[in-house]
Amino acid sequence: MTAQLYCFGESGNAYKCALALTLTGQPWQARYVDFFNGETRTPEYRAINAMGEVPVLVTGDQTLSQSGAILLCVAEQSGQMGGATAAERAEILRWILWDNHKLSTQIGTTRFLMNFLPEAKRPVGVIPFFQGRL
Ligand SMILES: N[C@@H](CCC(=O)N[C@@H](CS)C(=O)NCC(=O)O)C(=O)O
Repeated sequence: MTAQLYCFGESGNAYKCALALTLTGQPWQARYVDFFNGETRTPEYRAINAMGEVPVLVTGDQTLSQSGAILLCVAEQSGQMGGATAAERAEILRWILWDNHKLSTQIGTTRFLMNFLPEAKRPVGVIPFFQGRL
């Protein structure tokens, strides 16, 4: 069954999922989300993901958001990259949680502010703060 990944090229969170799908040899296709023109804020998109975020993976009758949950699901479905022991699975989860809380969130926000938000709208002080954290 070919999974559909709701994504757009600039999304690092979608990239992680696309990479895992590709490396594990899962059949998938991209469903482009027009993030920069506000698609994730539409009622139609919120019906797919109430959190209003990309990525979303649709496989059969399962619709799943959150890149970390998608990575675990791809590992489960493919039987690859999920860890062979309870200790390995805990180690994988530990890194996924850390990435979501500390790394991807702060890199993504910094990247967005520096590259995609018009200069005049960039909040003073926020970019250096995030850079310091990173
Ligand atoms: N924790 C989420 C973060 C997803 C996320 O922030 N996605 C961005 C695009 S990379 C987004 O859709 N943001 C919409 C918004 O913040 O309004 C995940 O890992 O999937």
